Amino acid sequence: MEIQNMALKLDRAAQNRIAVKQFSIDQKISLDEAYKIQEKLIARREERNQPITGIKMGFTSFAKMEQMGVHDMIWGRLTRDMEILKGETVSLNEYIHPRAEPEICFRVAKTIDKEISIDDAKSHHIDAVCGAIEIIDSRYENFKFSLEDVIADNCSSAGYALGSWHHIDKDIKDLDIKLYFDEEVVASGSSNDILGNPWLSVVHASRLCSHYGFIITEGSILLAGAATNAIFLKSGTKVRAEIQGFDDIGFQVV
Ligand code: OOG
Ligand code: MG
Repeated sequence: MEIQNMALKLDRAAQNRIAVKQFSIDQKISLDEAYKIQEKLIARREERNQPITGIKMGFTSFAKMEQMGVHDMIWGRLTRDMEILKGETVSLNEYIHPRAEPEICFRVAKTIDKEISIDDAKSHHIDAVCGAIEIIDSRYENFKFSLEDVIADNCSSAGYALGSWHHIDKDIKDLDIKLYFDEEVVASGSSNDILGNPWLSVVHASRLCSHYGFIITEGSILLAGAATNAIFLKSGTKVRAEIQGFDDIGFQVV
């Protein structure tokens, strides 16, 4: 199948909420081709007036790599329609088989167009940090994919809810992270599970994006990747993430 057709197929799968068979079963795709499919897939959203609002890193924790059976970091594009505003409900009807995961999010104050260090990030490029919940929803049947498949599918990106922003002086090492469904803890971890230090996620985002010729523009957000497993959403539950030192983030699932 041609790159353009694979992008079209994934776009339709998301719009119709009908999963498709993973591509890599029938066809070998390279990493470069996978990112090309992702680019074309997101261009279709941009044509529908859904601009890119930032990027997300994936598989930056061992828990996530192990859960999904993959071996490397990935990055994807976030678009405006993915944002879940405070007080908004999340309807299962809008997804295929959505899962939630707690995250840490950075705000880009100065465009990132090359690989940067943690010091560069702190002194120039990132000005704020917040807690977040990401909703992922693979467009592949049974949430099964290879690394190339998931990159093509924009890293399962489907939604994100952000807490309030804090200045980057806030220490984000070793924070307890818990995901609740109603009063039950369904996943837990530490911010250090993200690459040993969540700031490293910014460094790797800058490395990968500059390699693939993508500029992370000022005003973008950057999701660092989940520290815990992702959990399937259930109708009627209140989802809430507790990230030590941040205000809680949550939404009602209907
Ligand atoms: C891919 C997305 C991975 C993360 O935080 O590691 C991701 C998936 O698990 O379907 O968002
Ligand atoms: Mg994630």
